[in-house]
Amino acid sequence: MSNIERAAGFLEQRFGNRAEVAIVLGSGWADAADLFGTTLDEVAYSDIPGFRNSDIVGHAHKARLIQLENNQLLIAFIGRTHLYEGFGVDAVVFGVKVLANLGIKNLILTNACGGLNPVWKPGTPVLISDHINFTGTTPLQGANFLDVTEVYSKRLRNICKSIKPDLEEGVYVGFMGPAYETPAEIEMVRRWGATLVGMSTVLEAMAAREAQMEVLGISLVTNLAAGMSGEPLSHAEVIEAGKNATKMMGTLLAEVMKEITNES
Ligand code: 8IG
Repeated sequence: MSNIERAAGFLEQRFGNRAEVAIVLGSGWADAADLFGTTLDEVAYSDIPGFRNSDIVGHAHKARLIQLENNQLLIAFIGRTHLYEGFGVDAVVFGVKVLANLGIKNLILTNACGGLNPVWKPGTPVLISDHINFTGTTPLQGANFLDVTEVYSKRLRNICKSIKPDLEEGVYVGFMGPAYETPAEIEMVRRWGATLVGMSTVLEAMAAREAQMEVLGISLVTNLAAGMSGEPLSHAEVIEAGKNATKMMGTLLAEVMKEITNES
């Protein structure tokens, strides 16, 4: 049995296999999860066989079973592994593969990121319409010529826009990090057509598509990309924007997940 099967078996015993939707919440997003519905069960990643133990003190890395207001079930993964942590691409996509193994059909990937569109003030949610994988790696192995013409489901994006019509879309470029970009790098990706810049999501989205899940990507723009504001990038600014947007994002995502599970 693989580590993925072991982890999925463990979670199936704890959570059952009735959830049709799952969400991955980046660091700083734990509070939004409290607004999704009723927590039925919760388990630390460190108690799930095969999951990489979180070594970041104060980061609540845990899987939660939540009952939405329409009684449908959601699995929320609170906290993710980033490529820059150095555990490799398998660790980055492990959780997504476990969710696929559990039979999850719809996956929501959230992140905080930098924005290249000056009208997106910190705290603006943006749908990911497409991505540029600039991490230099891939979760796919061998001659697996995966079709990636629609990584981020048009159907799920339309559900979001039916709930919040002023939502805009952006193209997310995934860097390996952990440094933010130089202004020259931002100018480069601007010319490539990117409007969102971050250090996560793209590899997870590819692994999810390989497993035939439908993917929704939502970024919270927490800072203008490097060189755009005239100020250095500050982690404090990122945290502050995230805190202020918790209620808006939690409410929006709760509505979106209810709609997704009503349709499927
Ligand atoms: I929050 O400006 C956040 N994450 N690469 N660049 C990259 N990642 C980010 C940024 C950013 N802001």
